[in-house]
Amino acid sequence: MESHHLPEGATPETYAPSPEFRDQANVADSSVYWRAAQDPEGYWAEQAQNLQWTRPFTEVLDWTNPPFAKWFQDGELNVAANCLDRHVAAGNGDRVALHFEGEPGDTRTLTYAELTHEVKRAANMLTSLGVEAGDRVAIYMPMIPETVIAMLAVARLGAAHSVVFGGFSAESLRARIDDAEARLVITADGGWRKGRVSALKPTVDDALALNGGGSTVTRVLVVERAGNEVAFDEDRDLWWHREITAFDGEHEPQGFPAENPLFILYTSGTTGKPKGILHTSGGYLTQVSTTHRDVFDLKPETDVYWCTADIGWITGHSYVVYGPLANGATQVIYEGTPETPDWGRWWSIIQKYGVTIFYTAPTAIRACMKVGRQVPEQYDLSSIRVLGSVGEPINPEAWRWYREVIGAGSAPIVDTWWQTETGAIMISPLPGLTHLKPGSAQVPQPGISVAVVGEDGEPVDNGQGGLLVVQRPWPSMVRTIWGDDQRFIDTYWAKFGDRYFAGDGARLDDDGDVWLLGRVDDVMNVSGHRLSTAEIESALVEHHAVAESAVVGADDETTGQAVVAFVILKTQQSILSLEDAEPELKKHVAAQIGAIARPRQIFIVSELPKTRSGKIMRRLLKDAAEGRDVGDTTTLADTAVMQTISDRVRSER
Ligand code: 6R9
Repeated sequence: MESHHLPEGATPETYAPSPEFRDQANVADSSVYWRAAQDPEGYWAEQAQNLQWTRPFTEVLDWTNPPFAKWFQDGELNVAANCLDRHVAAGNGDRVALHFEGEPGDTRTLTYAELTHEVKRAANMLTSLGVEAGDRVAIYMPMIPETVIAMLAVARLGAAHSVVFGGFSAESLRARIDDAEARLVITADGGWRKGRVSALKPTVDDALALNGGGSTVTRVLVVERAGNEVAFDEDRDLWWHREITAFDGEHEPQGFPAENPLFILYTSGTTGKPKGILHTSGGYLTQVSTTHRDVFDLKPETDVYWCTADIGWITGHSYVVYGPLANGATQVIYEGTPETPDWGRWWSIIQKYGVTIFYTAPTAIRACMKVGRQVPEQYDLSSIRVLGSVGEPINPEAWRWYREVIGAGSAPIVDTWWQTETGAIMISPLPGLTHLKPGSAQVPQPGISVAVVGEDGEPVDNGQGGLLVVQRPWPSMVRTIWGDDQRFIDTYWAKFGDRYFAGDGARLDDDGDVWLLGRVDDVMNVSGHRLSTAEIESALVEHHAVAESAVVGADDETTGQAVVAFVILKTQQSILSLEDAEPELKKHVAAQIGAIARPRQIFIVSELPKTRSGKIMRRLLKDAAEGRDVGDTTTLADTAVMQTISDRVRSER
C-alpha cells in the first residue's frame, strides 16, 4: 500500500502498480485517456486496425439515426477467421488455444491450428444442414470445446448464435428459440456438474415438445459428452461425432459486413419477457479484443488466461470466446464447479496450467473465503500476475482477500464494470496505470465517456449518488433488442435522449473514480447473474395454487443478492398444505426458469403491502427480508399488513 502518489481527495487505501509491473505493461502511458477523449472515433478506428478486414472500412461511426449505431459499416470481415485462421497464418498454429479440463478430470488440448481445423469442419457440417448467413442457431451446451467450436462455426458462416445457459429450463429455452426463430439447436447429451451428469438433450426434447410441438427448429445436433442415455428422433436429431466424419478441414472464410449480426443473448429486464440483446461483428470484436489486451495486460506468447464464466453468459462470449481468441491467447476452460471434487479444484487448475491471468466473480471469491484460505494456500499460485472481477461490486473485504491469498499480495485486481448490453468492459482500472481502490471499478476505458446524473439528466456533484449513463456510442454496444426496436428505445434511451441509461446507480468520488451502487430497477443480481423480479413472480403465479406473489432481491453474504418471495395462496385451493408450499414452489420456479432462479426463501402470507393505487411496495418487503425495521408504511392501503409480514420473517430468521 502506498500513499505518497495520492491525488487530492483520494481515499487512503490505494494500491499503486509496482514499478516492475508498470515497466512491462501494455498500457503504461496515461496520455491514452486524453488522446482517446480528444478523438474517440480515431481511437477506435486505430484499434479496429488490429483486426483483419477483407474489405477496409472508410466510415468509423454512423450515428445519424440514434440510438441505432453503425460502426465500420462499409467494412467487411470474418469474425471466426480473425479468431483462428489469421493466427495460424502468422505462424502461431502450434500455440495452445484451449486447455480444456473436464470435471471428471479428462483433458483435451487444442492448438490454434487444431481449433481452426475443427471449426472449418463444423462450418462445413452446418452448411450441409442448411445453415446460411443471416440464420439463427441456438446453442444449449456444457462448458466443453465443442461449444466454442459451434459458436465460431456459426459465426464463420455469417449466421448468428443464441447461446442459452445450460441451467435454463425447457420453458426458458423454448421462449428463446421461438423469439430468435432458430432453425437448428446444438446441444450435448449432458455435461458434468458437481460429480454428476446434468442432462441437456432431454430438456431440448421437452422444449421442442411444448406448445403442441411445432417450432422453427428442423434439426438438433447432439454432442456426445456425458454418455447419458438420450432419446433420439431419427427425423430430427443427429450425432455431431457421426456427422462430422463426412467433412474435411477445407473452408474458405467469407467476409461479412461489419454490422452483420454475430449473436443474440437473452438477459432479464424489468418485465417478465427476457430481452434478446443483439450484437454485431466489427465493432464488437474491436472492443472485446482491445479491452481484453489492455485491461488484463495480455501477452499472448507467455500468458495463460482463465476466465471462469460459463459461455452461456456475456462474460463467456466476450472474455472466453471472442476477446481471447481474437488476441491469440492461450486459455483454460473448465467444465465444472469450483467445489468438485473439493474446494481445491480451481487452485489445482491454476497450479497445473500455470495460469497467469485469472478472471472470476465476487460471489465465487466470497464462497472461497468462507471455506478458508488454508485451501488455496496448499497450492502454488505464484504464476498469477493479474486478477479480474466481474458481475457485481466487489466488497473491499473480498477484494483484500483476493489480492492477498490468490494474488500473493501483489497482483493488480481489475474490477470490470460492464453489461450484456455494453458487450465489453466499459469501466475498469488499467493494471499498469491505475492506483487501485478496493470496491471501485474506477475509470472509464479509453474512448468511453460516462457520467453520473440525476433524474433531470444533469450531472450530480461528486460524492452524490445518481444514475450511470454512457455519453457517446461505443463499438460493442447493443444494436437493438431482437425484434423489438421500440423496447430498445424505451429501455435504454427514452430517459436521457441520446445517452445510454445503464440501469445502475453510481457515484463519483473526488478523484472522479466511479463507484457502482447496484441496480436501480427491478433486476436482481444473484451470484452475478441478472434475474428479473417480474419473471419470477410470473412463474410463481403460473402455479395453480398461487394467487399473487412479490419477489425481492435481499442481501446475501455469499451470492450478493438472493431471491426472496412472498406468496399468497388461492383460498379455494386444496393442492398445497402450508408445509408443502415452500419446497413445492421453490421446485416450481427452478423448473420454470432454471435452478439459478430458485428462491432462497418463500413466505406464505395472507396479504401483500400495497399502495392505495394497488402497487406492491417491494421496497418494504426488501426491508423485511433483510431483517431491517420496516420504515414508513403510511402510504399503504392497509398499514397492519407489513407488521404481520415482518413478524413472520423474524420468526424464521
Ligand atoms: C458483465 C455482466 C450487468 C449488471 C450491471 C451491474 C452488475 C457487473 C459489475 C457490476 C458493479 C462491477 N455489474 N459488473 N456492478 N461492479 N464490476 O455482469 O453482465 O450479466 O448483463 O450484468 O451487473 O449491475 O448492470 P450482466
